[in-house]
Amino acid sequence: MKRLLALLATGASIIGLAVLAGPPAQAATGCAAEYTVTSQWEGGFQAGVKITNLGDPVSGWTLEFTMPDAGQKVVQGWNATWSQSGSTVTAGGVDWNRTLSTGGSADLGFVGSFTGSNPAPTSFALNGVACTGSVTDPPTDPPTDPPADGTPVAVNGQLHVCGVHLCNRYDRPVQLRGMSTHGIQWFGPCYNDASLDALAQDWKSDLLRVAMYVQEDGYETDPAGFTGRVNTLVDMAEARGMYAVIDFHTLTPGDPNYNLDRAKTFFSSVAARNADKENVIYEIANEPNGVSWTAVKSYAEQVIPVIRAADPDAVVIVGTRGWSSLGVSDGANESEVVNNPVNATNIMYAFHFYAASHKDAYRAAVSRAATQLPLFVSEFGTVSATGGGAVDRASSVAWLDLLDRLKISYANWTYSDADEGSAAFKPGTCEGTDYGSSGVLTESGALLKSRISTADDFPTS
Ligand code: IDC
Repeated sequence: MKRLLALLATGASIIGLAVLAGPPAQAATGCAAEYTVTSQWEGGFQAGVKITNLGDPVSGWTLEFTMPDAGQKVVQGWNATWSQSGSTVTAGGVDWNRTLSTGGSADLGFVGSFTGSNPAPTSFALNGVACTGSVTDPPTDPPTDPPADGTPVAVNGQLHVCGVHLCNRYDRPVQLRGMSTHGIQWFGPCYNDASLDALAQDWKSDLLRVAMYVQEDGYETDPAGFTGRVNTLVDMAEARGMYAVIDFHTLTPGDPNYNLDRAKTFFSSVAARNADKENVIYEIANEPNGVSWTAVKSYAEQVIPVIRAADPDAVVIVGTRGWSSLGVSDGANESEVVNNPVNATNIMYAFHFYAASHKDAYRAAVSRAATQLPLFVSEFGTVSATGGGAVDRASSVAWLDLLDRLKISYANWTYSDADEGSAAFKPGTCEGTDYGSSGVLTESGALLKSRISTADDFPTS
């Protein structure tokens, strides 16, 4: 990995003077830019740029840098508006990162092409302040393996909601990153000791979401059988130190009240059985659709007390209108939830997206909502909302960067070998025993594994 740390140091002396000699005539400026090529292939590459504001707060910014080789072009970027003129690349802040406090940073990225060589860009400048010093190849890269000091559940314990965050036993915000099963009525063979070992150890996943469809040959056909299968998967996740999200996967019909009685029966049973575990999170309605927020809220206010009666301290995730889009897919937005929240504590709201279908307008909604509502991305795909089609890498990376920055937990659809672009494994993988090698991964699986397996930074005090 090639790294370049460019210190845009014009502000360094000005900052010093400002402190010692009273207010300067102009605002203190300066920034650091860190450029990283995260992958490279024949004629193409993906790069990240982290900019950190070292001067006074800014409410808007433009980053410029120079491509050293004439053949280097930005093809598609994210987390900024990108343009290129000759060798000069310009990136402008967008809704969710336009404001940078002192010390604040933004992570941008792009896919590029090149013809000759692919040297790192030079001459980074933020709001016209040029780089005057640079440091190449810092001595150490961040660790890629987490210290072997405990599993996610061992470190964090029983989770709870604090403010808009999911917090651990130290009352500090944590982000859980993991995978969702496909429908367990169809893909049961994918969830076994070998696949869950791979998820916990190779992927270093923090959680497994257990998607129990209610219709489509799911729970309604065999309530006792499906309840048992969910409990078994909760135990298998627990044995590997992973959290388990119990997903009551309502989808069609979209009104969760259609399944109200089933939900009460199911949750009273799983909540009683799993009350003493620290690793369980309940998701009471996957994706309400074609139904008002008030109907969803009414459902939630009937199901949550059933869970609380048996398991008082577990976090509960509530689905939102428009396929858990906070209403955005129905032409509404998060304000209907902000203005009329579910009457319960220790709850979070689900936000789902499919990166090829849901882009800037949805990211803007999440950025706004995240300041007011505890959000949990309990399902998302790297592809279109059908679950199929090509991986939209740029949009997926923009989403994942945003969720990382906001510390929003996520589960990706799906840890399965379904014959569709959203699946992490190639078709036929679950007929074998190899879940760990790179050869069994799809493009989506490789992307998610590379994101999920980086070190967690769970606070421990
Ligand atoms: C899809 C599956 C697909 C299945 C379909 C209907 O990927 O194999 O045929 O459901 O059951 C969701 C849903 C999730 C969908 C997924 C992709 O929560 O059940 O899975 N999706 O369409 N919301 C948005 C997309």
